[in-house]
Amino acid sequence: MAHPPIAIIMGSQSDWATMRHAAETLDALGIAHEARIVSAHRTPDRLYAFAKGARAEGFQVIIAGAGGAAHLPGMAAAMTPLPVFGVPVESKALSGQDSLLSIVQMPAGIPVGTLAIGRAGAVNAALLAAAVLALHDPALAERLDAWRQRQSESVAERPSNEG
Ligand code: RP5
Repeated sequence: MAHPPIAIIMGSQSDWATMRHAAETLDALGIAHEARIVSAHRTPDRLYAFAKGARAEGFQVIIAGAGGAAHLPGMAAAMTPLPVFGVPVESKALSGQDSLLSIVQMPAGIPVGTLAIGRAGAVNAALLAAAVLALHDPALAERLDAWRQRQSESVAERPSNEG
């Protein structure tokens, strides 16, 4: 079987509540993925081994979520040529503003595609990763189109008191 094209990495078990939304979105699109806890500061050797070996291992896109002083996405991007999409996890102290600024403000030369804070960012990171893979995968492109179509159809024309 082919290696999963997408890696979802996160700094802590506590990030999974957010990052599982990326995993669920990929599941809905029929895209194989692998989720791992890789902390930039608690497990730096694990981060090095993962990021250095990610392309050779068979990954094509990395989704990286972290909170607080969130250096995981940037450090991973520094050590791999693969596209890295960063998800700022909502932190307790600063509601994820710290995570967002830590991830988005990469100096020129090493890009991290940064998404919104929290669940929206996790879902959109998965959709963006899917769009990248769909460039060379017509069947996936069709599934992505269908996903969007279903989303459009789920929006009522008028508001309801029930909702
Ligand atoms: C970061 O610190 C993680 O990405 C997480 O968002 C945050 C808090 O981690 P825990 O203290 O919950 O493990 O490394």
